[in-house]
Amino acid sequence: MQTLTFTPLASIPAFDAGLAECLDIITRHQSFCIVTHVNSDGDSLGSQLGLTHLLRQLGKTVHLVNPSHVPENLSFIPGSEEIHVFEAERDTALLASVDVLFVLDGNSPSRMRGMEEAIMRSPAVKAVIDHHQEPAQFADTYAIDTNACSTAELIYRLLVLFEKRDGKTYCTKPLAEALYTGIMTDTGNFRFPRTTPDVHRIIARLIEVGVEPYYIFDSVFNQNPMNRSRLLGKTLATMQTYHDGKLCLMLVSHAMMLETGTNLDHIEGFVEQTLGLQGVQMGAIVVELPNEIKMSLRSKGVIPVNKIAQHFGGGGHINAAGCRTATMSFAEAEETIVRLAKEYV
Ligand SMILES: [Mn+2]
Repeated sequence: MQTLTFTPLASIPAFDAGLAECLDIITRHQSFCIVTHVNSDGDSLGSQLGLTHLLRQLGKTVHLVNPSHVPENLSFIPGSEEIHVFEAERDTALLASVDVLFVLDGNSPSRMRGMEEAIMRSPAVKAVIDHHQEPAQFADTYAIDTNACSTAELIYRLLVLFEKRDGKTYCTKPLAEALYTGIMTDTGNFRFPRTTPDVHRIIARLIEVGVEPYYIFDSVFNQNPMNRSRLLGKTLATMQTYHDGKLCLMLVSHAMMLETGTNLDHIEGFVEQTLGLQGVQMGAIVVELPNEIKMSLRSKGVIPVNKIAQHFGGGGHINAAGCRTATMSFAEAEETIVRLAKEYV
């Protein structure tokens, strides 16, 4: 398959104007397809389903197609059972048949891995709502606020625009549960820097309409299978610190995954354990897969782990980044991280 390349937008258009355009696009059209990024997380699914519940109340037809499946711990979000995984033969026509294609929590078709062509070939009006940097040039409308804590926060702001216009409430419990999940997960349970007073005011309203915070947290985070916990135990046992205790590294070998019957999905969240160790400023997990090595990096404050990820051709944010290598061995990847980290910690 030929890979499509996308040019970045010269500059990010004003958010308020973009959101007003989204309101206008929704008002003028009837059928919608909402897509979000590969390996969906709480925010991508929360914003996708939050927007779905809004559009349905406005009498619109909504289709939901994603490049990958809904993880089990997010399948409690109302409406998630309607999401289906993209199949080119069936869904290229669907994407081409709707009036509007909403792309959420991802700003380039390349984030919808495998759906790039279907997105680009669709004659639908394309609108992006997102909070990531460097959007690609492919859509008709962009509502991007890189200061927002989550895409779910932006869907909430769109909801408020409709409420103001129509003089009624659209903040139903299923919609609120979806947006709460997005905000909770993308703020790291309300602790990351963009957890502003406004975010808490949004959360207050979501709770007022019936969201139960413990139910959402329990559904997302307290559903680990035993084999994941066994793998976590083995992984914690590999913890090592370097550079006067400021860098913490953990390793997951392929053998550890075989022994515990786990896969890459189960390692989600492990890397956060590194920052819990006293004195640690930067943490990384190195995972040995059959044909490549996958690394996730985390940091506190101004330490730019995305710089280390870029060295391997990966990317991310200043405090959270990831990368892969197919050319280094497990040990080489580990040594390289330790060496590169010395410059930053
Ligand atoms: Mn997000």
